[in-house]
Amino acid sequence: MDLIDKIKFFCDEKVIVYGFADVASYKEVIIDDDLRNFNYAISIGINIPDRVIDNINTPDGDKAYLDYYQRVNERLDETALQIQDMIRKENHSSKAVKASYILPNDRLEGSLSHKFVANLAGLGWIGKSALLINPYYGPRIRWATILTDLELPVKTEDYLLDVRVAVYV
Ligand code: B12
Repeated sequence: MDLIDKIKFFCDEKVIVYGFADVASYKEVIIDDDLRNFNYAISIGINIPDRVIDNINTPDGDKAYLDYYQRVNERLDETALQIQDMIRKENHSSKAVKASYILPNDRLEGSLSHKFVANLAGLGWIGKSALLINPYYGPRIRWATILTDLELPVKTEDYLLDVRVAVYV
């Protein structure tokens, strides 16, 4: 099994959706200058179930959301690191970007935009909420990214730079 098949197999086991993106032409997706030499990215996503989101703002609902949010982040971060290590072992460079990592400045920004990478990977479009909308899970999905120099089989960009705004008449 080659490395790309290994990554796909691993993602099938660990996450709900994933895709490959060519970020070479969209360097604005990467905010941290130190990460700009990577040309490819793997976007991974795990959904938060409807029963959890629908109960936010109820007495027990907020805590359930927080618990689930943390568990999903842990799972995404752990999976991203495992994929990073899998790629490094085969002598390619790679850097996992955690789900909620924030750069140590006072601007509340991540080292790259997970939403933008997910869009480039064909996993959804940007909705009027400014969230990434996946066709199956809507916005109820959290993301992490693995950057790499490994050439990935990039899928045609189904929703490339697609911004959808509802028009009310
Ligand atoms: C800091 C942060 C916040 C801050 C907001 C500050 C900010 N700068 O936006 C706070 C704490 C307030 C926050 C709140 C929330 N957040 Co937040 N947040 C982040 C974090 C860690 C960094 C965001 C960042 O750096 N933004 C900086 C700008 C430059 O990046 P950007 O907003 O993605 O913008 C890019 C795109 O807009 C793109 N772009 C511009 N035009 C277009 C057009 C198209 C078509 C495309 C594809 C891209 C694109 O270019 C920009 C530059 O790359 C990200 C994780 C990450 N690293 O992406 C999560 C993230 C964006 N948050 C997320 C979520 C879920 C939320 C909340 C809903 C949580 C909650 N339950 O309340 C709220 C509401 C957010 C909202 N409605 O927008 C999710 C979004 C998931 C999704 N489905 O889209 C993310 C991706 C976390 C994750 N791992 O899944 N968040």
